[in-house]
Amino acid sequence: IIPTSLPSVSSLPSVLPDPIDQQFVGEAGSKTLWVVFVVMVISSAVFTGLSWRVPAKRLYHVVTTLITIIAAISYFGMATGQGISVNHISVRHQHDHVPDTYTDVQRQVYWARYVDWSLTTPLLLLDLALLAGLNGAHITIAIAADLIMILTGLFAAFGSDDTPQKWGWYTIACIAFLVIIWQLAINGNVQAKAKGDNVGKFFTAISGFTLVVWTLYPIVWGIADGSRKMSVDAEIITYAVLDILAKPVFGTWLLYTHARVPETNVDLGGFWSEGLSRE
Ligand code: RET
Repeated sequence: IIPTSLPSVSSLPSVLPDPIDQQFVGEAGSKTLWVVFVVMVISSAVFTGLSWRVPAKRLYHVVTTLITIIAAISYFGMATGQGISVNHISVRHQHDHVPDTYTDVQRQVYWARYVDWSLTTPLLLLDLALLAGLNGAHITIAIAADLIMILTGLFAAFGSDDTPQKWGWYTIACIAFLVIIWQLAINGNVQAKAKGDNVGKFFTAISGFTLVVWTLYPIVWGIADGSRKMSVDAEIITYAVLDILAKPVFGTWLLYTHARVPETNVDLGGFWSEGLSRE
């Protein structure tokens, strides 16, 4: 008997792979991206406003505002659907008596984050380094390690699952992260204490907060991007909370404490504030 019409895809027998399992953004994720965009824009405006009151002492303001501006730009891209790519992963299912089957898993990768992080994490480190009074060598090492961490993290996000590639890149990124922790926790604290008790205590608190928040990123990455055990929406929401802690909350804490504690001042001489009144 010759069939009069071709069977529809859904009625084909089970020799075909399982249905494609797509891991894409939904309603909640998409709303979250917009909310964070707005939070970053408002933070940038507030930080700019604060800097107008202290023209000669706005180094932290400029660095910190740049951080939230870059985040706003990156979130605008992601919210409107840019800076996103799709990973295709072939997942193998082993069976006892029949040939193995494969599922094509697709998952969105928000690579715009890595562009954001590669610019903003060095600036966050610069804020902390200026506060501690870290020397040029230590700042260079911390920022270089940071760039290696973010770039190898990006390679990990696009690495292949079946080879040592993905988790190899991840390991390299984690080693770079240890170098950053070393610079902040050891050298940073020693230098900050040399600037007096006020700066020493504040640096310990804000760098401790930073290290805790930053450490959550590789953990979330491992669960969401590495093992794909978290939906894309849950991933977006978790990173959103972390990004708000790491940028606007960190920035507000830094700028308000800077206004209260004069020892936090950074003196770069005429290079930074030539011709401006020292108010
Ligand atoms: C990755 C994956 C590879 C291993 C490590 C990572 C660390 C990322 C960090 C990101 C911090 C981002 C911040 C953003 C600001 O809003 C790249 C996730 C170690 C520490 C602070």
